[in-house]
Amino acid sequence: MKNLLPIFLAFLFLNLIACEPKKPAPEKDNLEGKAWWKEGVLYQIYPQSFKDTDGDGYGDFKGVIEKLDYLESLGITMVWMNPFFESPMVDNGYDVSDYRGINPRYGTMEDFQAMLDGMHARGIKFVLDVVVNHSSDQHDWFLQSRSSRDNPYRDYYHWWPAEKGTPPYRHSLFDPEGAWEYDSLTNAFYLHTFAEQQPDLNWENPKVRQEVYDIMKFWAEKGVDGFRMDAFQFASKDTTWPEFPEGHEKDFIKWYGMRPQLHEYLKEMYAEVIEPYGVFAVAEGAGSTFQDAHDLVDADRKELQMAYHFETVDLSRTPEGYDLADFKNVFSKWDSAFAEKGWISIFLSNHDNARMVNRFANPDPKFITPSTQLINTFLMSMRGTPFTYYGDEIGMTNIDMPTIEEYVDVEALGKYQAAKSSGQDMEEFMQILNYNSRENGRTPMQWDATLQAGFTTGTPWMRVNPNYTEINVSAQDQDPTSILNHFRKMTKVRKENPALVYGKYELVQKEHPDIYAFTRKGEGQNLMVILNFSKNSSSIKLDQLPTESNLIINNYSDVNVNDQDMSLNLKPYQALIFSFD
Ligand code: TEU
Repeated sequence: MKNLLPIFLAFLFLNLIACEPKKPAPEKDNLEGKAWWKEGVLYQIYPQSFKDTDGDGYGDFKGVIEKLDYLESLGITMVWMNPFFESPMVDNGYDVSDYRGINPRYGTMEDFQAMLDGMHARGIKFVLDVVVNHSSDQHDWFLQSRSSRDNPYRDYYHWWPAEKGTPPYRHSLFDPEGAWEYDSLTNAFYLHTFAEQQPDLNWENPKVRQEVYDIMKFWAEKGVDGFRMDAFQFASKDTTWPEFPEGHEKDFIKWYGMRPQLHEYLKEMYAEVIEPYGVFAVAEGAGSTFQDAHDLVDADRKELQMAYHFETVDLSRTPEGYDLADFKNVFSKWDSAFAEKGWISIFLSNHDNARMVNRFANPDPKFITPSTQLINTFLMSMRGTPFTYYGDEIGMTNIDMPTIEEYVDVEALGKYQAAKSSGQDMEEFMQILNYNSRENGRTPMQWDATLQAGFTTGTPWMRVNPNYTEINVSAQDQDPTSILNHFRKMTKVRKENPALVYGKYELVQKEHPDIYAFTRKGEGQNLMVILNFSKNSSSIKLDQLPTESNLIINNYSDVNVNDQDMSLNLKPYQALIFSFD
């Protein structure tokens, strides 16, 4: 035995050397570590409007499969697809009648699997939309629940027996008559935060929660990589149904969202699904305070990994647009709230909003290219995971729908009714709806200049924007200076410059009226982002200027600097990124 000791010691020594890390350990950042969902760029697909292959006028999975190479060419690394489950389509799929079934309009489970495999083969992760604050009123659970007061599914939803009188007022986001609906079958009211065909599930019931986790496991086992939790901040309710003060609905999230129980449910979900399956989850909505948002996403709480709030996207809701000072302020405020902990997404559009170009860039044909490039540069250079909505990579715009007859969206129709019955100026109402409605963001993808923009060979479910002959993928693909090719450059720049993901953000010259300038420092890099949000030229004085060798991105062919007075003169909507010492 004794003889073996030196050998053992030598072995131990060699082992210790071998264990010595070859490369220095990655610098520990202050954001609780690195993760694929932080480094990714997410692309949102509204399946109904992306690409139709069977001529029925609705997009389908095969259409997405046809465009997988296009998705890869964008440099995006995650796809979030809006709901494609069995649904009566009262709210375009946000009313699910079977969480494991696929709406035949989009294809079959085999098509879904082929699409998912095709994404994975290209290094793209898939994020599933989980709509479980409510189901469809045609879901079997609800059909059972409403059938009798003693049905075992009765407690899957919220019921108020009519013999107790009228239930305390609850506001509905889609139904001008409020969130309680009377059902004569059992002489009771049920709760629906959205449309009356979207009854709210009772999250206080552990059986409901288990059903949801089982659904999530079903999809995780199919290989989905993440979940987007729809309207999730409203899932938990105070089922003692207290009276709320009049007008409380103006502060909707505060009164209806983020109850303490929600965090318990999320912890349960994390332990049941998120952690064991190694998936990620992002919540729609982040409460009404920074504390709410942190409570959702701080890693040590083990609830969710990411959330998105509406404060930035809410900045521009009328044709008057927004103020750059507010824009800087809101983004900077959220960044500083998450400087040490937590993670959010960065976006300026989605299926619930009008087009980003009209709201945040400039749709004037003279400016649409540089201004959309500028906004895309911005989104790809902020801290947080950028979410790009389909069509924003080519600058798709709002569609002009001045009269209510053309509207099909349940939200638009509800708002119209509410405006009419409260005696609002309907001309003004229609102007704002035309600018702001979600229909604007749902028009078919503009692939090329052929009939129906190459979206379908049939009649599209929604009118194609007539500007498809100018704004389309095919035309922009050929043009190195297009919005599309700038977008591709930006996804590459983000990947190649980790400071854009993890670096510290600092606002530069906050008071500048036209220019949004900021630095991103970290990962051994110092980057300066300079964005001229004006349709006029503008200049800024800086300590360091862009040069041929430090310039990383420029949406024009030249840069105008004056070394004498250290000023940088920017063209309308010019966007630059350069590195500095
Ligand atoms: O939206 C939830 C939500 O909070 C809405 O108020 C949203 O902000 C509004 O529609 C904006 O116009 C989610 C989905 O994103 C939305 O498409 C669905 O209609 C809604 O849930 C109901 O499922």
